[in-house]
Amino acid sequence: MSNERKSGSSRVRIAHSPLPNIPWEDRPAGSSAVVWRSARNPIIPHDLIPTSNSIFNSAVVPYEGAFAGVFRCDDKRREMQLHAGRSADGVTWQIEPQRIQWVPDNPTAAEINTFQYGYDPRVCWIEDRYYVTWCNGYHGPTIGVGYTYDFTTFYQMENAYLPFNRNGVLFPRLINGKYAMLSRPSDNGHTPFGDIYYSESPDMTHWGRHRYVMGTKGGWQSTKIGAGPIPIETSEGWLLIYHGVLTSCNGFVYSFGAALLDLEQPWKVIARGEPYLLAPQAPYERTGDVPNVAFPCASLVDADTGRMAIYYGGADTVVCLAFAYVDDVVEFVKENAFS
Ligand code: BMA
Repeated sequence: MSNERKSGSSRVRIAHSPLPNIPWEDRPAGSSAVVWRSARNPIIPHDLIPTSNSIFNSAVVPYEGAFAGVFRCDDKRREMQLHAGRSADGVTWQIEPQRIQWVPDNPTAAEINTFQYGYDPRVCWIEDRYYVTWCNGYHGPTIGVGYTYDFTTFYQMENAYLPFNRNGVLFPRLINGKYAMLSRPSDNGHTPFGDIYYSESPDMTHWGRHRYVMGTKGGWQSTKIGAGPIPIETSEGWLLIYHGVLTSCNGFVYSFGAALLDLEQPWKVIARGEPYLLAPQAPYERTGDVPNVAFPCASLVDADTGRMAIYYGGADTVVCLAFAYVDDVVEFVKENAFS
């Protein structure tokens, strides 16, 4: 593979907007990796704001010609909090020192508005606003849902599911006229299992028609899996980056890989890559508060060039960035798919 996208490879169509200012670094000379790390990693240190113990597993989107996001900042009490942030270039970030104060979207939502904890956010533009999903403490972890127009005021809606659930990831458009979300039912602890399910909703409040998408497989994804960034719509299907966990004699190891899901029936898996795309091998992925974790929560895509920037948490301590071409990831999934 050359430094640039392979010439002559069939060009996957990407149903997203151009993003000419996407953060980008060319594939290092001599590397044939499908996904490669930023030389500037970690792009966000654990102590970017005065109160933070660690900043990781965070979500970013294009916003008004620049970038904005929701960040997991565990504080020095070791409470898990969500903070808003902004960036001119997607690499250097300013994060609000105060956590997001969720405003109830309606009087009923006020009943669940007592914030216990929030972590692992995802942000997804749908129709007219940025929806935020996160792992929300409500008698155990479940999927919180909210939205913002400006990354200043954030509104909270009803939780999507009963506890226990993690990794709620919205699709960026309605599917068959319904909002659509992937999630990972779990337990109240460091869950030793986990498969990805699909649910739909007419109103972003009532979620049903749950469908099994895919479960654990061998090796790096043998203990549990969970959806990562918002799926990318391509002519080959929804490109889903997801994390997979294996249990070693030293505990869980979090890597990430990719799969293609059917565009109109996303619970149908078209292809699923058997090898990982990135496993914790860099020092900032191997060493930190939780060693051996690479946990992706967001990606940016430039539909013109097919460039992709993947944001992931390193060792539950820092935010990292990696790069790929959508074309190459799609080809990787197809060529290395489970039969
Ligand atoms: C999961 C979540 C993630 C974390 C991972 C590894 O259960 O808590 O936020 O990155 O464990 O500790």
